[in-house]
Amino acid sequence: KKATAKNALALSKEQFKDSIVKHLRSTLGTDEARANNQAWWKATCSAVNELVFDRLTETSKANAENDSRAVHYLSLEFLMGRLTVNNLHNVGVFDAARDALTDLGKDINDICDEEPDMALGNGGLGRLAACFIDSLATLNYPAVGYGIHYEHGLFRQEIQGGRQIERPDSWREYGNPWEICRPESIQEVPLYGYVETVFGEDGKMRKVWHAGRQIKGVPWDIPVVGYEAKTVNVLRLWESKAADFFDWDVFNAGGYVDSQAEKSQAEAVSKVLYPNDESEQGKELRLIQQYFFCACSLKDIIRRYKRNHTDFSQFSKQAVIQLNDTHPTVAIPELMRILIDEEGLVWDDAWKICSETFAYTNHTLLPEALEKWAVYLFEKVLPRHLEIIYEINRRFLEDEVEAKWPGNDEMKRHLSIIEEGETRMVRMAFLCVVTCFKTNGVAAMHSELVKQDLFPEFCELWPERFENVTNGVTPRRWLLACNEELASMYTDLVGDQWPRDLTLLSKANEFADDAKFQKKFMDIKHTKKVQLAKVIKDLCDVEVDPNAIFDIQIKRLHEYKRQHLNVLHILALYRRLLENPNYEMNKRVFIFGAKAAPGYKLAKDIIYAINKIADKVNNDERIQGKLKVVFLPNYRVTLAEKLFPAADVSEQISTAGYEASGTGNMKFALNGALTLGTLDGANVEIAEEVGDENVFIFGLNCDEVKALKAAGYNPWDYYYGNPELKAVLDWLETDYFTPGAPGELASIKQSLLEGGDPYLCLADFASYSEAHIAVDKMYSDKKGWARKAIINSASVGKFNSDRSIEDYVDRIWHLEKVMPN
Ligand code: DL6
Repeated sequence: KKATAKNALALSKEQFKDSIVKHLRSTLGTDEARANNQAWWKATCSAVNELVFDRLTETSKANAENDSRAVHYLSLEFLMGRLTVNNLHNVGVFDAARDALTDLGKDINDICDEEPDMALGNGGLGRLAACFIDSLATLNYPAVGYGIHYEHGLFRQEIQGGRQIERPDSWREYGNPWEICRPESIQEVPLYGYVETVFGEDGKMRKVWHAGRQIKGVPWDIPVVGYEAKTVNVLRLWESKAADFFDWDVFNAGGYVDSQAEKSQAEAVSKVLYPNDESEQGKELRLIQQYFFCACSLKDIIRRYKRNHTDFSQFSKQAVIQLNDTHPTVAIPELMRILIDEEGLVWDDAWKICSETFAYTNHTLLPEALEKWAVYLFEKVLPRHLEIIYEINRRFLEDEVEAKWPGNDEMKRHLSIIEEGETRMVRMAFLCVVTCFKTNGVAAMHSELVKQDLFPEFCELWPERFENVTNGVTPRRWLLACNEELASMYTDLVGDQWPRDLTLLSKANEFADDAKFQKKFMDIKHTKKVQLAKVIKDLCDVEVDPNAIFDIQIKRLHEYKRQHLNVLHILALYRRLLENPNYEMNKRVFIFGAKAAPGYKLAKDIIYAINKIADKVNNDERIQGKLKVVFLPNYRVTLAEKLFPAADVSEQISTAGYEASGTGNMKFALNGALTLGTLDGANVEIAEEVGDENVFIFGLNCDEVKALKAAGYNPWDYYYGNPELKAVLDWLETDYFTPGAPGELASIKQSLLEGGDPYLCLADFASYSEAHIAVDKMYSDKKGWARKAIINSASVGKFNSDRSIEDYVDRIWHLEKVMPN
């Protein structure tokens, strides 16, 4: 008994069967006897789409008729994963589809396995965008997601000889049944060129941007099916094409190659997702990507607005534009340009509209991830936008900063949107804060740090502009679809409304000590661990015992997330076991999944170290299988769906003050894993919800991190002060894990000692190690552990992304529902 969407666009098993067979024949040109699984999958999607597309049309009709205010979520990334199982659940036909396929001799899991992940994002920021559009549709709010239709999403990771190799991802090589091309809404985007000042007959000055190139934006719509499928919103992704896709003059003159050059340059814009999520490089193509999708999206928003309006007086009442991090910031000068240069508004009116329309979410405090673009690049690619940014900056400095800090040139330099220096840079985050009516962080602690550390002076100027909206995750994907067994157990307990109202799960707290309930809960955990053990065997050829503690760290690889701290502790455990074969501990499997940015050497070295250590540890008979280490290749949404339900321990071990929120931490807790973490990001709020006694908190807190750094942190003190730590660090320099090649793992030690250990791994090592001992001890108490696992799962209702969306609506967007829930 699973929760199934009540408002199911009901389709019986028999109808579903007929529909699948019909699509096999008339859509895919095959039949039941000849079709391969790929065709069966597409036919199944087409059957669902008959229902979905109807609702899509109805939703957009209702929005147009009501002339509803809508949010436009601009994001360079949407990490959607697979859509089939999720859509089947949301439409309420999962059971009908499964039974129909079974009758037709097919296993729904095999069929759904045909779907490639839509990996159009790097990590947390992109996955958050995907959860948010799911919640917006579920809550029946008018919303459009706008992004880029990348031909290649995040690279596919292979592990060869322990090292990460990047391979291109091709998610739509053989067509994708969820997307619809909309050539009727193509947009043209200008680039490069120069700006001319002209005077009209009325003597008024105007600016004319003579673009050097035009490219075309072709929209692809992905339907976003809300739970119970009342509302189906749209994710609109732009593909770039050459404006005049074929230059016949050049071709006729014998220059076929040149005519193709234009085409391939234009297509390069949406060719590939940049894989660096925490550091930006001054890449011209990336700036063009950002401008391309913002320009297309704004034109689309304005086109829709103009259907019902003849002037711009109502624009900011009808449209709110949320900037998902600074990547879409160039939408600000673009809207100013359109309003002034194309629509003839005066500066003050255009500025009022912009500053009432845009809102900005900050997702990181890391200085290297705060985007800056070289002025010379702007001047080359977007000359008119640079003029507009200069003017925004001039008015900000001369009016606002001067009024608050009269005569203070140092303050003007400090707050200027243009950073002076050898290469002058545009500070995109400053442009956002100066323009947007709201700036929000993504967890309570992060939002405080945004105010205190990132934008203190802006916060002094405009305290009312700063908000917090704590992140959330969709319970439809992260429990209902990925953990059928636990989902059914909850439906039996609290009824079928929990996928909307996750706080209903709190009823399980009443049964946290009930032996029968505990057994059922932990049996499910065991089942999911058995399933994961099989995946591990298939992918890594490592046998793991499902009775061991499954201790999982899955996230992008970055020093601040401290996978290497995890590694140091694994080495310490291994040493203890080698020194004392009777060392008391529960069997433990440490599982990692992580992609490193291709140019991030240390991150790649850490992956290599994990794999080399895994080779050694997993094959060392002396430790009798007490310790296993697994690195699962190609971590992505689909793999995550198998990992969260099977975890006992959730590793959330970033240096306090560095992880803005984290969302994996929420998915783990929801599926009954216990957090082993620092007081960072949303861990703080998770601990508040589930109770301090049900998490394992360790390490320096944010203030202590700052104080230690201010006092002059010296990692050598910890190295010499802790013999076990010294021994494991020294081990990395030997050839113990890399026979015949000493020093291959030494870069990790170097970064932690000569490199100054910027993320304080050594300072937190002892406390982390003690927390692991507490985990191990607690796991021996089966009832105590089960109680904690249940309380975790039952107490994280707050982290439903529906709640995040309602917070955005209350605090920032102020939307009305098109259709009541
Ligand atoms: O807000 C979503 C997600 C947070 O949960 C993570 O803590 C944070 O690291 C991530 N930020 C980014 C930064 N990218 N940029 N710029 O992905 O956002």
